[in-house]
Amino acid sequence: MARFDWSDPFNFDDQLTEEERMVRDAAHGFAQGELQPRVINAFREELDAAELFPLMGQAGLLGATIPQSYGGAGAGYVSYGLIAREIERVDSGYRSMASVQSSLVMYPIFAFGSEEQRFKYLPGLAAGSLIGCFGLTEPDAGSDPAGMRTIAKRIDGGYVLSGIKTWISNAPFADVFVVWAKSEAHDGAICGFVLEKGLKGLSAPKIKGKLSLRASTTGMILMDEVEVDEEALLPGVQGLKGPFDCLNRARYGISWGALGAAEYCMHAARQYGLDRHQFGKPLAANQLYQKKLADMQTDIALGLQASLRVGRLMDEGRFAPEMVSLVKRNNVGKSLDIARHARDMHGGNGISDEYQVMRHMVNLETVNTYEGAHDVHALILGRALTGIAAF
Ligand code: TGC
Ligand code: FAD
Repeated sequence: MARFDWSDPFNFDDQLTEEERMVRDAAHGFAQGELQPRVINAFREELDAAELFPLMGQAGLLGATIPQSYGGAGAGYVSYGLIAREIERVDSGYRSMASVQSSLVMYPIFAFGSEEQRFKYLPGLAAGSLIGCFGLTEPDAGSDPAGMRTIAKRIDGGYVLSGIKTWISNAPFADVFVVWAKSEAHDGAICGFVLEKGLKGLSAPKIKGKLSLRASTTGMILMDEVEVDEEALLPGVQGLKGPFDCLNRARYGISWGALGAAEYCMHAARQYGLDRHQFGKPLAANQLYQKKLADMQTDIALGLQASLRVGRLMDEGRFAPEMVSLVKRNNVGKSLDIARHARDMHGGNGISDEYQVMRHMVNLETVNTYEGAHDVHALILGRALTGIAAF
């Protein structure tokens, strides 16, 4: 009979290849060595962390799935998920920075860009010498991006973009802006444009005062008649399937990342319960405490198996977007519950940033909302179940 490992109930590690384990170990080393020492203060002071991009680039954590000929690592989607899990074990905001760069900036340039655009941007983005952001959401178009107002007007030799994007990760210090706009030259279809910092009429003010994801910088993108050349258009896609195709990848990564945060919380609650005594015994000696730990362990173990399955299907080119909705919604919702319980199980200490569980909890509130809110993913699954779109 096999020995049961409480921290790896289904021998998850056995299902990874040697290469995937190496990627995971490297990401773990980087996250614990470079990110963990900074995060408490970064979150407390709401610090910008642009300097982390070159470090992440050097560690090979940006654009893991992009071919090596463009500066990426040429790895598979399971490796990408393992990287997200290790970074988010430290903080969802740091994972956000990396997943926007990899899935929402590098991926569309790779998948929909011209060869010139790929060679111009991808090596710098992989190295972290360039920072990217992804502008889809607008003040009046969040869950319903089809309602966007940003427009691209045709002019001789290029386009003029006008509009406002909001809640955009990395925007205030971004060099490269992948922006989605309704293009008059394409019968109003949504098209992607790559804008560069410094263009006349382009600005990206920071959104201050977030109570969640404070270690990640978020801003707006203001476009006041920004003129770009023909070459700024991503030529390979038209319509919402462009941004959604990027979101499939980012949402999938989030399904792993959130479980990293949940694992941190479960480990912390277990250790706290073993160390702290009340009523003459460890907190962990109480049935209620053990039940909460067992629920956490169960949800994490099942969630990891589900994300691994979707990752393998993605690597084989056999995934459907609904599978991603299922794991994003489930794993983030469960991780948020786990973080809330872990906060409670730490008692008063649980509200101190030194114990870190409450930071994970408030971060996961954002993760539950962005990249398709929890209920929106239920509606995507509901449409697949019934054939009726209930948005
Ligand atoms: P709908 O009619 O369903 O689809 C329009 C077109 O898009 C295609 N499509 C997809 N293609 C690829 N992958 C998917 N997942 C796709 N979903 C839809 C679809 O086939 C259709 O194509 P075509 O050729 O027929 O035109 O669109 P809808 O307007 O009814 O959409 C409804 C809904 C709810 C599914 C969608 O709008 C949605 O997912 N809303 C959520 C918005 C969202 O996720 N925003 C994320 C913003 S980015 C972000 O949050 C980054 S945070 C990053 C970080 O910091 O980590
Ligand atoms: P709404 O769409 O107004 O939704 C509000 C509530 O209503 C939610 O609970 C939702 O589930 C519910 N709801 C909406 N429609 C329905 C319906 N039909 N039926 C039932 N319930 C419904 N966007 C980007 O483009 N790029 C980024 O880099 C980015 N980064 C972000 C970083 C942070 C920190 C945050 C907070 C957000 C970020 N976003 C980004 C935006 C994010 O994707 C949106 O916040 C998200 O899509 C939800 O949109 P909304 O905030 O407008 O909420």
